[in-house]
Amino acid sequence: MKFNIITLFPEMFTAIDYGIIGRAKENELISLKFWNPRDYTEDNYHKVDDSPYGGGSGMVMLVKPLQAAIQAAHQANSDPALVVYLTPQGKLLNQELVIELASQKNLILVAGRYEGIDERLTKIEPGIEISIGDYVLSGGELAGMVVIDAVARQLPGVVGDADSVKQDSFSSFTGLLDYPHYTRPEVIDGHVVPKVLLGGNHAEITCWRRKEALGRTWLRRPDLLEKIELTAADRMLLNEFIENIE
Ligand code: 4G0
Repeated sequence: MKFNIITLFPEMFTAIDYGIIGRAKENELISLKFWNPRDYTEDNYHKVDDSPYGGGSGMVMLVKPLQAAIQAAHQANSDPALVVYLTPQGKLLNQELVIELASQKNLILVAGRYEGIDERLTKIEPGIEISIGDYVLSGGELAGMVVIDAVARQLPGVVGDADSVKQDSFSSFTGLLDYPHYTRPEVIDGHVVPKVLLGGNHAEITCWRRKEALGRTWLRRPDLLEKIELTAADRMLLNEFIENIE
């Protein structure tokens, strides 16, 4: 999958040259290509922003350099590309949207700076607007990296263990938060590993993990529980969990 990134700061994306995503790049399962709007300016100052019409603080990104950068990215791709604007005004990113994006061959991620982008750009270069959460960042780059990481993990071969992708927290596979994990040693400062995990009874372990996933989701993210259908067995497990809370 190819990620085309429209940014004034391509160097920021070295932050994802590590771990699983770094390896996916090395193995050419994904590629990142950068298009800097400053390279598409036509004035002597290489101006990419200007003050807002109507007054007010801050700067707004000019349409023309962004438009030219997006068009150059489109022309470099033989397959059609989906344009994604990273903005706090966008649709909230969730695992379902991540999986949808992972079905694209080419994405053009537009990472704006300043107070945002001239509204007319999205009319001239249509696409979807995505937000990674209800907060403001100094630029769309960090949001773009979040999208790249989450989407790349869904591609075949990127995460070594395909099962772990399906088990992830928030996966639309389970719709639940993940169960708790433990590793050695068995006791840390008096805190023990739940006995069921040491017994080797895999049916019991599966059952316990399901109960913990249901219980944590009930405690921390009741909104997620309303989106999924619980089986009779799930309801029993959740009731047991609730009864055993100190
Ligand atoms: C466009 C995304 C881009 C408009 C980008 C800001 C947060 C997110 C930017 C704005 C971003 C997010 C109107 C402030 C760059 N901040 N939550 N900053 N405005 O996904």
